[in-house]
Amino acid sequence: LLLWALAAHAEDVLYDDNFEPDSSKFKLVVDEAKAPRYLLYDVNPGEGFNLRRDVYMRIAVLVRNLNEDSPWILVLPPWGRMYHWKSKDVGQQIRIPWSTFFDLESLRRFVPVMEFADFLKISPSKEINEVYYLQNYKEGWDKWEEKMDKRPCIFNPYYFDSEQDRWHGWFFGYEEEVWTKKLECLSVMGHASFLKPFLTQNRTARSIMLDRAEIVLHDRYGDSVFWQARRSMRFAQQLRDIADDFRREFLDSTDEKDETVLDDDWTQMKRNHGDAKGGPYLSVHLRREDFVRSRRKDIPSLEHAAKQIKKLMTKLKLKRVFIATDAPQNEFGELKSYLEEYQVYRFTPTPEVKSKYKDGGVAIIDQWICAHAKYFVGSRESTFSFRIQDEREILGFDPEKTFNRLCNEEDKECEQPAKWKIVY
Ligand code: GFB
Repeated sequence: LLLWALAAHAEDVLYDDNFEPDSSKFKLVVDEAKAPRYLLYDVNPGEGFNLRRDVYMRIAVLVRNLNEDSPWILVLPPWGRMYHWKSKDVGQQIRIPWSTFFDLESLRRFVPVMEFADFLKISPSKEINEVYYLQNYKEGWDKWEEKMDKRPCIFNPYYFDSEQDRWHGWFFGYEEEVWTKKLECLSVMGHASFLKPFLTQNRTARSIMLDRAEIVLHDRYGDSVFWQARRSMRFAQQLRDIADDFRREFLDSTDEKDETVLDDDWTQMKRNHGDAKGGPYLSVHLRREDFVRSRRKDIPSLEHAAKQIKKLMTKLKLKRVFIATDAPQNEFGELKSYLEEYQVYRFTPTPEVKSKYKDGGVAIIDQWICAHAKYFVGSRESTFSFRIQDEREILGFDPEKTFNRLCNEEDKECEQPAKWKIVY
């Protein structure tokens, strides 16, 4: 891994304007490592932020696997064009680098990664050598088996410029500049690392992009490698700081008191269930917006949500409740009106924070505050709630205080979420 880390670092060196090709650092890398190859990916535009984080993990595990044989660098797809990111007052929400939301040093402890903008700096022609658009099998399937075949495209969002003999497409908002000569559709049924032989046998392309990468599955959902990839996805320090300030100011919550202090290096951090105590508040992820329409059977009315919150507040003997929600302010106001006897909080960003970190940053701040509460209750099958649950596993909370959800009033059984516990 050290060698590949060096290879990744070589790329950092290459972007540096002050870089001198004959420096000893560069020689070391050229001597010891083969020139790295680049794997890029994108996800179905309809998918939200937290499913995209899950797809990152599948691809990161694949790239880690590729690196067992030769150096590959995962090029991080800039964030943007997200259906849920609707704020108008923050400028365009596209081409957002990963460093706005995540700690790249931490990601690099699992796999070599680089920002797309940096990849463009070292590819002056702005070409991605080959793009494979993943798709399912048109005819469907009777039995699940790992297979892949080049097939005619069922759907193709790219367009061909015959004058220049180039394919163009969205390319993370860089559609004017970036292009490829080779675009093929690939029907796939399989785990991410099933693509490894296909990628390694192809020796001509330095850069390969897999579009619709959500088509491939996790190699092994929930095993220790899965959790290493997850643990490496630490939020950017600046966002954690904003959330921590909010905890301290309004929720009487600090890492020291809550026993949630992080080790600097996640590879050295191991917690037992129950180590984390959490701040003296209940945290709730109340998913609204599209879920109110598309998941009517799962999402409670605001009044019924308040009823469940009250019950928990009494049981836990708490006074403060933090609500993370995508609800409009009038819905939040209504919820609050049912909870008058409690201190009800919602994080509202300053205009500076909003314009700097945008809807994605605010979502992360909400998640980080939820992750530190004494007790968490989420919304059914929301990946936003799932990511809070994983965060709490990493911090070392008792699973009973994490894997909980709100239920619709008609749902008498109110089955609670599966407990996906951390594995080291
Ligand atoms: O993250 P996400 O994929 O979770 O999408 P789901 C929900 C988005 O809505 C977040 C916003 O990324 C945020 O932008 N959002 C939701 C919130 N809850 C909150 C919150 O508590 N605070 C803040 N600040 N923002 C998926 C959809 O939603 O469900 C997919 O993304 C698909 O498109 C799937 O529909 C079924 O898993 O909840």
